[in-house]
Amino acid sequence: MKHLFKDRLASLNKHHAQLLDRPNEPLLPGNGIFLRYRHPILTADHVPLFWQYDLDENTNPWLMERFGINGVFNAGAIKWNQRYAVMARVEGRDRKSFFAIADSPNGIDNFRFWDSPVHMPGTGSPETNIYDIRLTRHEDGYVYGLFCTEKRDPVAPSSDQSAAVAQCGIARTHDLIHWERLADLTTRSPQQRNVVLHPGFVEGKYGFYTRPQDGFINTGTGGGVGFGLADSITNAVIEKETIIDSRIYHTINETKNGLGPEPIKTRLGWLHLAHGVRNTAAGLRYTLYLFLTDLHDLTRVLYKPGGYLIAPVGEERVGDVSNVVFCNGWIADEDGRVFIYYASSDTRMHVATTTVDQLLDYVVNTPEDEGSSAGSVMTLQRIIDKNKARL
Ligand code: M1P
Repeated sequence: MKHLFKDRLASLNKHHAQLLDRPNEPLLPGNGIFLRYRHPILTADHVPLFWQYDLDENTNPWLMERFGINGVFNAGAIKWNQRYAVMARVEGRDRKSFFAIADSPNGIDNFRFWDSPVHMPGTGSPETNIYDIRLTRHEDGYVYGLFCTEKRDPVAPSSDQSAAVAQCGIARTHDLIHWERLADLTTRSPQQRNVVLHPGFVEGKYGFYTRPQDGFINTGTGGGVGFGLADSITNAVIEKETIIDSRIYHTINETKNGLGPEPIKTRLGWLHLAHGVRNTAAGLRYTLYLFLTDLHDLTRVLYKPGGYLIAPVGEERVGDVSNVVFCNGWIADEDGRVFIYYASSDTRMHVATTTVDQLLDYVVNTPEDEGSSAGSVMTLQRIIDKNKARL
């Protein structure tokens, strides 16, 4: 007992420093589209020790955790002061999520959390949980964060303590520290999640990618990635949502889908990363897919490869909600590199790297889903025949 506190503190500090300093390395040769990395970039163990522990020996002689962290996942992302910043969903053991920013000099390792989590103001109307922020550097000069704000369904009977209502919260900032909370988004849908702000004005209005849904988990008659316009951002109201990417039977997004981060503007169109959800005997499976929309008509999909871009593999498949990859943050660098920050199984954060040119090649040249086994075989045979003609 004599040296317990000091010994534990020395050991905790050593392990924490080793984790934070650990170099990351790409897993070669990759698939030509993107590179995965050996280690997650952020886990529950990355949060500062001075968040988790009372470091006063008098009040915490056993050096016990006082604020346990359950997971660090689903992060928005932005290049900030020449560093790669992610705004993660940090979930405590009490199941409440909050936002916290970590940044890195190179985007792939050495991520450090800023000293304090984000103090997101409320709207005056009660909310229980906030999560999954999407960051958009908007043409109007602000950085916006759109996130899910959730509360218990006010009309649910007391016997049902899991029914919830999800809506889109909106906040803006100039420094990522001080946030101005605006009114929640209003749409005709009973619930919304996965809402993303388009970075530029559209016909002089604010453009929103939405995901209308009837229920908290099931989209019901809703679903699909929608798009709508609002006159104002301080009191954003969308009267009409146009579904631009629907759910389709026997595909990776037959159950539901939702947009990921703000789209990247390219010479060929707007690149979108989204998640698609299908049902299985083992529960829902979340994968990530890409599509490209027209530069001028944002509701027109130009290319959509068949299948997924990223699916969970190895340890990514296991976690609090297993068999999930989810992405709400990526950074397109000035030199064309793209850092895809994705979470696995609602537990930890990873990075995958690629370039705008690779993603455009992928989105334009990967065969579309032909909608049937016979169609897939025809597609495959065309590739085989072309290759055999060259042998
Ligand atoms: O658990 C998987 C994901 O489920 C929800 O996403 P969606 O609304 O598309 O089903 C969200 O709760 C998300 O945070 C979570 O990762």
